[in-house]
Amino acid sequence: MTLPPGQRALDGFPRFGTHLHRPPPPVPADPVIKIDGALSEAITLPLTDLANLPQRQLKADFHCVAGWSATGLLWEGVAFATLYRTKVEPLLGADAPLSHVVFEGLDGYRSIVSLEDALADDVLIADRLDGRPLDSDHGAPVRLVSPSQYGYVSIKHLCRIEFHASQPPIPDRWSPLAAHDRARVWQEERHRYLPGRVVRPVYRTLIGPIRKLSARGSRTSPR
Ligand SMILES: Nc1nc2c(c(=O)[nH]1)N[C@H]1C(S)=C(S)[C@@H](COP(=O)(O)O)O[C@H]1N2
Ligand SMILES: [Mo]
Repeated sequence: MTLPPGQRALDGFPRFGTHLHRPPPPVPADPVIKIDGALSEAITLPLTDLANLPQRQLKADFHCVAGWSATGLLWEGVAFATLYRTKVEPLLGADAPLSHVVFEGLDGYRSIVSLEDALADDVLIADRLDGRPLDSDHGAPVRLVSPSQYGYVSIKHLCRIEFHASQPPIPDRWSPLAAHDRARVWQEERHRYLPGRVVRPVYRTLIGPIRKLSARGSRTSPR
């Protein structure tokens, strides 16, 4: 099994993220994804509508920028490109073409992705993992999955997709952990300014503490 540079395989798939010890946000009774931004009109897409779009399966490894990888995950859901072609393209105005997508979760966590990267063949809005409905730890009711990019792109508890005609302002520009905006795992694009292999050891020290805190907020039994 080959992993991207600087990654190490883990047993299983831990809950991990900036939510840390906070429990996952409750799943709304009638969950929706708000689709808005530089479109002729904003829409609110009930997740029940997603289920009516062509479904696909994706077997992939998942790579966190801190250096762990979960291997052989089976995701099911709708390709982002399918959602884009069927629901967003009809709303394109005469303005400048779209260039970026902002994904947002119910916990307020956001990621900015170029439209080109979001339309890649392996980008999914997933509602199932390993044959079961997605649980709260991994992003219920639905999450983005972009396995060719580091995990911070793959927004859990996805509730909003915002389209932009130019690069939106980068929130963490001056943070020491400034995230790379393409985040491609095989290119080791971990950090915005520093080479990936240089930041590896620093990021690795974060895995233990973040895993512990995230497990504390877990809805399911600790693993
Ligand atoms: N909504 C939300 N999505 C998120 C995060 C988060 O804190 N909140 N953390 C990101 C990070 S850094 C990683 S590595 C993955 C972890 O996914 P997992 O908890 O399913 O392992 O989720 C990503 N998506
Ligand atoms: Mo991560």
